[in-house]
Amino acid sequence: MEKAYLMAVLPGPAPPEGVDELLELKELLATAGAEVVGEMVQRRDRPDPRTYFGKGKLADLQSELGRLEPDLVVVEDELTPNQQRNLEDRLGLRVIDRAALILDIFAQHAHTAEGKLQVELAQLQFNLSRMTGKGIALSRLGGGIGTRGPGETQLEVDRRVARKRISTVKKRLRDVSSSREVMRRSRLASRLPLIALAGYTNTGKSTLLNALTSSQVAVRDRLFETVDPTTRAYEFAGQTYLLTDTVGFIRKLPHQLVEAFHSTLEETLVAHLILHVADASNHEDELEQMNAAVDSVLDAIEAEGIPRLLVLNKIDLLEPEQEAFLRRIYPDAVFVSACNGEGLERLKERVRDFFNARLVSVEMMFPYGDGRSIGEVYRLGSDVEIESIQEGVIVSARLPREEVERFAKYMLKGREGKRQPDTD
Ligand SMILES: Nc1nc2c(ncn2[C@@H]2O[C@H](COP(=O)(O)OP(=O)(O)OP(=O)(O)O)[C@@H](O)[C@H]2O)c(=O)[nH]1
Ligand SMILES: [Mg+2]
Repeated sequence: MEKAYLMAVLPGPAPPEGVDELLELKELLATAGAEVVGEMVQRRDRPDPRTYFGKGKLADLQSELGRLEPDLVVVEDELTPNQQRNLEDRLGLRVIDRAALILDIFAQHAHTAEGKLQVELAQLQFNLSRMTGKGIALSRLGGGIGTRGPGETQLEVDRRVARKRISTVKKRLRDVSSSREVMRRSRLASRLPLIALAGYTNTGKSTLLNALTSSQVAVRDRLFETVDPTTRAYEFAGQTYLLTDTVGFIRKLPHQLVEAFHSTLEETLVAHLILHVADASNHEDELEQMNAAVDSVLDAIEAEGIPRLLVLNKIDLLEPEQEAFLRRIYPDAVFVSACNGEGLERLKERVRDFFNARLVSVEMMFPYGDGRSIGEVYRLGSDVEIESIQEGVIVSARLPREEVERFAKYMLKGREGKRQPDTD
């Protein structure tokens, strides 16, 4: 196990006794398989632009490191290339930041060809963004002696190699993504209600998928267990629903990852409904921050328009008064325990109600012989009734709201009306 020492610059006053501001970073390290041997926090509004810590604090850190002899130093923030270089020079140790750590965990947890390529792409782009310098500073990323072209500095060679690899990976990614694209299209074409699970990592999304669909997707108490998306079906009150589990989110998710995982995250975008799963056993402030992080990733992938239902999971861990308190703050949320099954029936009802409300009652008149349109209504809608009159075929049905538009020209005004085609 590698020994890691943590450093963080945090704004504001020190938190009250018992609150560990570096808890999440520690969980990330535990997930990555490293042991934390010490930590140092400097309180200031923003990090030093050159060395992250200020001068005096850096000296303190150096003597701590001399005493504890860790293998590497892990920084809570995303470092600039300069900060990273300066820190490594000063400390004589490998320095990695939060973003690099998250990328590393993703690399360990990606199993499919697509997932692996997505992680590689993110890592390449991350490294490329650090290969800056003013020509003097040689990159430490490439071994590369002898690969240099005429007139090229090592840095230029490294960047050229990285760019080339990036375009290869992107191309391969397009190839492997296409098979999932085919599956996604067929799910869309099936017209079944599509639900996506989204939420902070480790909130129990996969456990919930398993509980709702009686599946066996891997579940573990560590961050970013799920990297590759999975879809399973469940049935409720005679209707089949498709449920997709995908990668979890975290605060300060490296933007290279969000970009590289775009096609995976797009699984969320095709959903009619997003179940935003949160861990109710977190402290309320923590919960709010995590929910905000999830919302910001969803906004970044342009999922703003998709309705969301908040699911507060792990209520088996709450005291009754805590649960009552949360129910007051989140009156619209569904409270469940994916572990003991509490609230799952209610969740299925809420999902059913959502999809029912999505259906609107319409009455249309089709000309005789337009069997194709009537067939469409049968395929898309429910409760279809047909009546032939002299002018054509009257069809009443319940259609998904977003499908109503395409039948606009056949719509009749309200049932009591004179059955005139709607010309509004
Ligand atoms: N007590 C309790 N623990 C739960 C519940 N649901 C999930 N867990 C635990 O929470 C941990 C994380 O569960 P996962 O289902 O892997 O979480 P996830 O959201 O899929 O996590 P990532 O894939 O890493 O994003 C596991 O140890 C689960 O056993 C619950 O309702 N109650
Ligand atoms: Mg999971």
